[in-house]
Amino acid sequence: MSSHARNFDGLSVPADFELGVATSSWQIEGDSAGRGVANWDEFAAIPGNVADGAGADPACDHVNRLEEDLDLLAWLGVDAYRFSISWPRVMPTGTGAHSKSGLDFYDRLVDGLIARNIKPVATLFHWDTPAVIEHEGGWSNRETAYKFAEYARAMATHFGDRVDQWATLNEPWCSAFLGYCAGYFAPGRTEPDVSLEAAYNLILGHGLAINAMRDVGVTNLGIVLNIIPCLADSPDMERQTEHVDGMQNRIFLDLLAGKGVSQLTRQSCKELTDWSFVRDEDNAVLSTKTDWIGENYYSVNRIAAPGASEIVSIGQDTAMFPACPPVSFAPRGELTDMGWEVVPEGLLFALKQIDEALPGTPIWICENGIALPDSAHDPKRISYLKAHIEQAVAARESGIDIRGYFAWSLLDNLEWASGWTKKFGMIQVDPQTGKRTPKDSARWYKALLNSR
Ligand code: GCO
Repeated sequence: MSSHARNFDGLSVPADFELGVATSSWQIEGDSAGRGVANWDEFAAIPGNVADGAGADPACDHVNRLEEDLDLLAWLGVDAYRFSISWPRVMPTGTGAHSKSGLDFYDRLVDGLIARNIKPVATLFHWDTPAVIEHEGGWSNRETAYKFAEYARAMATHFGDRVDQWATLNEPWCSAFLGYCAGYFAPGRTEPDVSLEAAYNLILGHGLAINAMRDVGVTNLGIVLNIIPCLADSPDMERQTEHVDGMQNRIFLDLLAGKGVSQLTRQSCKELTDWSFVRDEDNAVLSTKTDWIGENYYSVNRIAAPGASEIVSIGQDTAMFPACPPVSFAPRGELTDMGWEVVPEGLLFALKQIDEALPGTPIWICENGIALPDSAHDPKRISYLKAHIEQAVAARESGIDIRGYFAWSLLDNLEWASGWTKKFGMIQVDPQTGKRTPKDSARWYKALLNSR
């Protein structure tokens, strides 16, 4: 191991292993008046959709507090910052004219990062679809894939000289199945058949976007998935677990690997769709080779017999998996505020599953973090981050090509349908005043970052 490794608190992190933090546009930016309407604005406006009724404003008021937040990133000493570009902020109706003020905002963000020696990592789509496009069917409409690629081309053209690394989509599973199957996320549709088509169109859009960006000379392009290890809680749950794994993980990995939609998936969803939206000639686009792949890891899915577990865990129920057989989800042991089981070793399983599906592709862990009750004293967050970074380093030592790790998240923020009720930040944010207060975990991460 290099002599320049970071050694801190029992962790030894190789010098060339990047450490950063991540955020997303709708969750932090606020200033909805300064951009086009997003699907999430409309979804959040419907009572009952967001737990505490919170909407896009003010979120963390990041647009108005940009300099302060850039200074916080510099204070932490991160190598890289992963943010997302709000499609409706730069293209208010999703196509055609750009918003000058929208581009200006991200210019200031990107230039401010570079001035502070922080590597900009941009995600093009972290779930905030322009409302105009959502009204035309959003990801259920194949045309959206082509519009997304044009947006990607425009962003690559504008920012390609300064953004180091690009992700097309963040967690297409959430967009497709939370959005169009369970309806827990925008656009709130509950049409399992349509959600399968949305999943396909998302990966098509991703492939078209990669090609469009390469066209204008931009490199270091990837996609961020949330591969979740699916574990049968008892031997009689193997078949059900295979189905959940198929919908959670393999449908995306197979498309990206050029395997199309597997016979197993076609079979297990045959009551919902005849898959006629799958076109052979799409295969090359769907499986366009990426330069890297991202993994957002939080927990595992433990699949148990129906009724075996009463624990309510956000993000774990049968409504989210098209054609799901009756099962229950059985998180065990230490649970986070989301009801997610803390399983650091699960990260290694997830990384192996990715490495097997897409061999040799460099991997970044693009999100990892824990929701805890609101407090600036968060020892559980420190132990969570530490245990997962340890696993990431161990995975790398085992031969998987892991290049870096982003903690989720810089700030407490709008946790989607949970609003302000779930706190993932290393920096506490008062939702009333916007005041930022670093938590103990932020100081711990800073010390790790500075230990080189
Ligand atoms: C994600 C999410 C984040 C969430 C985090 C916690 O990509 O899953 O992008 O936006 O806030 O995962 O649920």
